[in-house]
Amino acid sequence: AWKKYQTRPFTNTEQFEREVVRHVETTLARSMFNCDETAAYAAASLAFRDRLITEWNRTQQRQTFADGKRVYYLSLEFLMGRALDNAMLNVGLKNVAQQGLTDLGFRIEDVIEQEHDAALGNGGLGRLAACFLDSLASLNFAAWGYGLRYRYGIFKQEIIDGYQVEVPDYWLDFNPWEFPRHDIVVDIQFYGNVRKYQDSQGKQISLWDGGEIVKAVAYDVPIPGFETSTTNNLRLWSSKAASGEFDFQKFNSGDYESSVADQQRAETISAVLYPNDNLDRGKELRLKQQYFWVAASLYDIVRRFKKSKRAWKEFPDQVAIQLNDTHPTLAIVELQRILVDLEGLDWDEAWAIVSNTFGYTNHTVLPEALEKWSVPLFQNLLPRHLQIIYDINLFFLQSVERTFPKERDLLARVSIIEESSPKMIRMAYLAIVGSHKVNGVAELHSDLIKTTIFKDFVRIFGPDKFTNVTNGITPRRWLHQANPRLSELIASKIGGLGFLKDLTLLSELEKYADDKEFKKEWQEIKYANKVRLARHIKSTTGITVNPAALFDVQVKRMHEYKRQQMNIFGVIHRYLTIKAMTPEERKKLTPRVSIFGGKAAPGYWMAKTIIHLINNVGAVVNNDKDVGDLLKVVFVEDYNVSKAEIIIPASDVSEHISTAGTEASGTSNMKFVLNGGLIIGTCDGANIEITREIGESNIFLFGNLAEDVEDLRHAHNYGSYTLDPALARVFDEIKKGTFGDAAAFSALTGSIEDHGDYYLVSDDFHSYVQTQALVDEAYKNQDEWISKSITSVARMGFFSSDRCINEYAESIWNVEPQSPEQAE
Ligand code: 26Y
Repeated sequence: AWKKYQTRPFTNTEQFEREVVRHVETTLARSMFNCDETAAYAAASLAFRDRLITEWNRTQQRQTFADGKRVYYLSLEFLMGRALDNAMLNVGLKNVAQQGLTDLGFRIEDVIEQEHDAALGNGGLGRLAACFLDSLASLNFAAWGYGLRYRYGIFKQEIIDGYQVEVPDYWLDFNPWEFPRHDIVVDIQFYGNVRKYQDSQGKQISLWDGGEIVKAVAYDVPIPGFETSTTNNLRLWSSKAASGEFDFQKFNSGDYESSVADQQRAETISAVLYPNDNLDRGKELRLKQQYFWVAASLYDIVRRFKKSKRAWKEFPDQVAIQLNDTHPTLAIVELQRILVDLEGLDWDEAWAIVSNTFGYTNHTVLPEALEKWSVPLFQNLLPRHLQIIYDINLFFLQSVERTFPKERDLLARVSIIEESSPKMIRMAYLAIVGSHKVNGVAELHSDLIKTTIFKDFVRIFGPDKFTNVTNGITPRRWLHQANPRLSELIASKIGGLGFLKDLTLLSELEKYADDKEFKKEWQEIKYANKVRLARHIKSTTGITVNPAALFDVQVKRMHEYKRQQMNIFGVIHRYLTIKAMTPEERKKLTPRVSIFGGKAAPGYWMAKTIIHLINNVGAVVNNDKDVGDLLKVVFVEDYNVSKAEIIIPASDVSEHISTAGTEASGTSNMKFVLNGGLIIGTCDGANIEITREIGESNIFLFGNLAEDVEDLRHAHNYGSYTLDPALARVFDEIKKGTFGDAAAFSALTGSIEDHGDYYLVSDDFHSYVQTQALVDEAYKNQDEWISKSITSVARMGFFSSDRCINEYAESIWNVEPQSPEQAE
C-alpha cells in the first residue's frame, strides 16, 4: 500500500519552487516575506537534500540486494568544501534551481555563497579523499567513506598585522547535509586490563575488560554521483558520553560536577581536527580519535558482513578496506582482535583474512610525518591491542628470520617496535605487514618508497606488494563547477559534456590549439576569471590588482619543503631588480601579481614566519610608487576549498616548487593545468607525469633532481657552503630592515645560510630566477601562451580521479561497478 506514497523528487522549476517555499514556511518556520539569502540557501539545500536522500535509500537497498563486494575508504580527513553547488550539478538540476531561485528573487551565486565549507581536513590528503568519494559514486562503485564528525574543522585563518591568527571553525550551526542516525550507536572501550584464562577446551582466551566506554553515534552524508542515480554514503562518527546525558550514579551520589566533566571528556574525542599537515606530534587524544573511529567503523562493517551469513573466510571477497595513510592502521589490529578474541578464530586463519582485506596508501616520505606511538602510552589506552601488535611483530620477525637467517640488523630495522626509549610503534611498518598492497601516489614517490623508507620490506615481501596509483582530481568540481564557462566552451567544441565522465575525450580539443576564434574565447574566459579574483582580492585585502598582469599563484599548506620562502625571496629579488631600473627599462617588464595562500600549523614557527615575511613584503612593494602595477604581492586569507574554486581558474602560472623528492604527488598542480594555467615546478611528485603528458615545452621545470639531493645536503654539511649571490642580496635587504624588524626573520635566513639549507633553497635559487625570467618572456607572446594552455588542457585526461579509482578497483580492491540501470 505504501508504494503509492513513495517520495517523488522534484524535476522541474515549478516543483522546485514549491519545495523551497514549503521548506521556508514549515521546516524553517519563516515567511517568504522575510526570506533572506541565508534562508534561501537553507531551503534550496533542504530541497536538494530530500532528493539525495531518496536516491541514497534506493542505492543502499540495491547494494544490499546485490550483496557484492564493498569498498570502505577510511580517512581521518574529508575536505569536502561546499555541497549545494555540487549536488545541483551532479543531479543535473542546476538550471532548474537557477530559474527557480531567480523567480523567487535571488541570484544563485549569492545563495551558493551562503554555505560554510565542510573543512574536515588539512590539505592534499583530505581533498583527495573527497575527490575519491565523488569518483566512486560517479562510477557506481558500492563504496563507503568512514571518518570523524569533528565539531571544529580546520581553523579559520585571519591575518592580523601580517601574522596568522587561528580562529575556531564552528561549522555545524546549520548543516542540512548530514543525517544523524541515533539508532546507530557503538560502544567504544578504552583503558582497562587484559585477563587471560583457559576455556573448557583448554584454549587460551584473552579478555579485555574494565576501563571506560564512550559512545559513537553515526552521522550520514549522502554523496551523489555525477549523472547517475548512485548516491553513496559517508559515515562520520561523533562521540558521546556512555550514559546519555550524564552518569546518574555519580549524579545521585552528589558528584554532579565530575559527571559533567566525564561527559565533556567523552565529547572531546571528536571535538577537533588536528591542524598538523605532514607533522606528527604523538598526542594521546589523537590516538583516542583514531581508535574511536576505527573501532566504530569496523563494528559497522563486520555487522553488515554478518547479515549475509557467509563464512569468515569469505570476508576479503566481500570487503576491501583502504587505509588513507597510517592514521587508520589500528583497524588491522582491531579486526584481528574481533576475529580471534570475540569470534574465536585461530590466529593464522584470522590473520589471512585481515591481511587480505586491507590496502595501505602512503602519502609521504618525510620522516617527521611518519606516525609512531609510544609503547607506554599505547599500553595504557589499548592494552589488548598492544599484545596483538607484539604477536603480529613476533610472527613477522620469525618469518623474516626463516627467510634471511642471521641477518640481525635486518630484524632490528624492520621490527614494528623501535627499540628506543621509550619504545615506539612504527605505524607504517604495521600497515605494510597487515596489508596485501601498499601504494604510493605518483610514480616518483612510489619508486622512492621502494628504494628508501620501505626498501627492506620490498626484499621481504617481494616487489609485487608495492604499487603505484598516481593521484587524480574530479573534473566535476575542478572544471565544471569551478570554471563553468570554460567547461561550456569545451563542451561546445567536442560534442557535449561527455568529457566530465571520460576525461581523455579532452584530447579532441587539441585541434583548436591554433584556432583564432577559439583562442579568443579561451583568453576571454581566463580574463573574466581574473577579474573575479581581482574583485575578491579588492574586497578582502583592499589591494587593487590589474587583471591584465600575469597572475602567479602559490596556494597550499605552508611548509618549508614546499618552499614558499623561495617564492617570496624571488619576489624580493624582482623588487630589487625593478628598483634598480630606469623608467625606460621598466616599460619592457611583464607586470605581475604574486598571489599566496595557505595555512601554517599553529605550532610551526618557521611556516608562520614565512607568512609574516610575505605580508611584510606586500606592505612595502604594494605601496612603492616606483613599482606601481609592475609588481603586487597578495596573501589571500583563509585558503580553503571554496577559495580554491575562485583562485585556480584565475591563474596564469602557478608554483609547485618543492625540493625534489619531498612532495609525494601534489594535486593542485593538476587542477591548475586543467583550468588552462601553466605551471612552474620542480621535477617532483606528479609534476613529472604532468610533463610527460602535456610535453616539456608546455611547462617551466627547473632545479636539482631528487637523485642529487642527498649529495647536496652532504656537501652543505661537510664541504664549504656558499650562498647564491642573488639570494645573498635578498638576505642583505631583509637584514637591513626593509621588510620590518630584521630579527623576526633571522631564523628563516639562518636555516639557509647557517644551518645546512636542508631544503636546498640556495642551490635552486639561480635556476628558479632564470626560469621566472623565461615565464615573463613567454607571457609576452600571448598567442603562443594560449596555444600552450589549450594543448595542456587537451592532454590532461590521465589526471581524472576516475582513472585513479578504476586503477584501485582493478589492482587493489578487485571490485566492479554496479550500475543502477543494470539492477532495474
Ligand atoms: C601524522 C599526521 C600529523 C599527519 C596528518 C596529515 C600526517 C600527514 C598529513 C597529511 C598529509 C598530506 O596531505 N599529504 C599529501 O597527500 C596528497 C595526496 O596524496 C599528496 O598529493 C601530497 O603530495 C601530500 O603532501
